[in-house]
Amino acid sequence: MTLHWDIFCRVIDNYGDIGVSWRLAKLLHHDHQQQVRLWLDQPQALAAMEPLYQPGLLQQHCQGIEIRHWQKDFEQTQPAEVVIETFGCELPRPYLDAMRALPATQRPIWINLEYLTAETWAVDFHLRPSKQACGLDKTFFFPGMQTGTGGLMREADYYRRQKKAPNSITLPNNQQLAEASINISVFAYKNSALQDLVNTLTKPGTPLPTGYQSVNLLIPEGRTLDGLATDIQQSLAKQACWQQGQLSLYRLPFMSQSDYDQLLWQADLNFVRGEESFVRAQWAAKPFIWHIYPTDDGAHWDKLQAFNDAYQAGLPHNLAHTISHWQQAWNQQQLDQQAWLQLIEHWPAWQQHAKTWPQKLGKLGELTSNLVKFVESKV
Ligand code: TRH
Repeated sequence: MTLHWDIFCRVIDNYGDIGVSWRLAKLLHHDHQQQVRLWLDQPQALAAMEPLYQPGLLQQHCQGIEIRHWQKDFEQTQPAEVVIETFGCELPRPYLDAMRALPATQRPIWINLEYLTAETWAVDFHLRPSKQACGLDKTFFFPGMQTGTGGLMREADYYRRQKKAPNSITLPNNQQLAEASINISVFAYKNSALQDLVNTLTKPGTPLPTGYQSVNLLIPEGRTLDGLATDIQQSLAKQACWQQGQLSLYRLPFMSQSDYDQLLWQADLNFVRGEESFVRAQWAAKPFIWHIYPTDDGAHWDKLQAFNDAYQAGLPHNLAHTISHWQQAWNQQQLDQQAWLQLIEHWPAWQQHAKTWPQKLGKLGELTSNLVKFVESKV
């Protein structure tokens, strides 16, 4: 059944709001043949990850999706059959009024796509409708990694693309990566533990996992670089590579969502952050460390713990401890050399677990399919 969907995205900061909204729009259209219109308030955020998008236009079609610049003065428009409000971004008043003005039987299905959490309360709130002050019902849809939630987004052709991707990483300007090096992608908020990691890896005699002779840290441009010592940042501002001992640091351009997926597949270890790259790293089936989005009230620590509990369930104690230690240390922004030594000791088992985890996730069903099923049950 083809329906008209409006997705509203307000960029609070960073790339997660549009990263999730754009992924959802693409999945609904490409995998489920839905008619999608995306309302976006900060076009530059999408331009960073979608080369086909032209941020200067108020209205355009890109990858089969209609994209509208969501401006302060919202123009009156006919509401779609399904309305997705991402992360409680609040619909524009005129749009809400237009929804309310429709006869009850023609009102849109209104869904708030929530933040991802592995905390158990998400199960209780998933798909719960709530009467809003305006008199309309809004349903809360929770992504999740546990039974009873909406699952995670993944394209139907994900594994086909992954299989077809080249094994080796291509750098801009034909820079070559040394063979037999362990490749680590790093996407984080400003994090001083990155410099701790650099200090460990440049220390003479620091061991590497078996079979590797050197290390590459691959860092897309942005706030991640702020975690490095000033002299390294200055050097990387002038040239794309900084090298010392067995370590090379590469500054990469911020890439498209699909190129970023490829980097996650090709790297041996991925540092990710926020919500969307965190999900992509899980599907990529490689060991990863998560820099969680920190909130002022400290609620992110419970969220991190809930994920660790889910991810490590059933793992041997030493491996679980190693992964926990990394997650804690990375988020507390203090990484000791011991953490690296533990990683090496448990590396093959960690890699094995990273392959098993997406198989577990796959059993929950894919988010967009779950969303479409829910909507169809309401039409
Ligand atoms: O940018 P983020 O920190 O976004 C955050 C989180 O979503 C957080 O939960 C939310 O509260 C806050 O925004 C407002 O990290 P995230 O979620 O990983 O989003 C990054 C997106 O950028 C993701 O879709 C992957 C994409 N990306 C690229 O397309 N190219 C790149 O080179 C990189 C590094 C990322």
